[in-house]
Amino acid sequence: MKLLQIAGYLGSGKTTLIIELARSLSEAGNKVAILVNEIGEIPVDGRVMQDYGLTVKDIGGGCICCQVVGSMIGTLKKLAESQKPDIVIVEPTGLAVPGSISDAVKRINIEQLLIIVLFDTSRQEKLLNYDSLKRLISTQLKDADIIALSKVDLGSEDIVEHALQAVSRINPRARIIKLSSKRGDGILEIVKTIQEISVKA
Ligand SMILES: Nc1nc2c(ncn2[C@@H]2O[C@H](COP(=O)(O)OP(=O)(O)OP(=O)(O)O)[C@@H](O)[C@H]2O)c(=O)[nH]1
Ligand SMILES: [Mg+2]
Repeated sequence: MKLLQIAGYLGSGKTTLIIELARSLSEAGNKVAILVNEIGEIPVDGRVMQDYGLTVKDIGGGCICCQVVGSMIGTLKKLAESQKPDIVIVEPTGLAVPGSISDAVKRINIEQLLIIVLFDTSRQEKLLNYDSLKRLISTQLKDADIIALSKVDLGSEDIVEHALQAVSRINPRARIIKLSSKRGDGILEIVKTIQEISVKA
């Protein structure tokens, strides 16, 4: 079981992206599980099974979706033993720092494929400038292997370019992908990257 972390601030588009990725990855033959902290406003329907105390929902296409009941780490261990997915996509809360989740995952010997951090281009001024947010946002971005500039359908090219410059100054190492889960931009590029890395891993 390999782990893919999709992080980013509250409302940045994590769950929407995860559902698209899970669909593509399972169509490509992977058994995919999704682990979200809160199912939130995105409807996840299907059969609910109680399995070792997990709420596991079959969301079609071979995907399962678990709501974190206790600790995320405990839930990951149970998933690895019971469902044995090829890939587990984890959505931490929007306030989490991806590096701290990576550290915890390493301690239980689960291999992490990569960390994708979403940055909401439509709210960039607030995210980059509000005193209460900018430290968290830059810490999240610094931990990313891929930064997905999300919701590019909502803004002009200039706005997207401005976000690109800002995030690449914060993390020059990350690959930056322009994403619109609504329109479908960037999804294929992310899926390809995941597949390349999981073959190598
Ligand atoms: N225009 C636009 N809206 C989007 C896009 N992706 C997500 N949204 C919307 O943004 C809102 C938040 O999306 P979610 O996928 O729930 O975001 P999240 O990061 O999982 O949110 P939390 O789990 O609450 O932190 C929803 O209303 C989505 O429909 C996008 O590519 N374009
Ligand atoms: Mg969510």
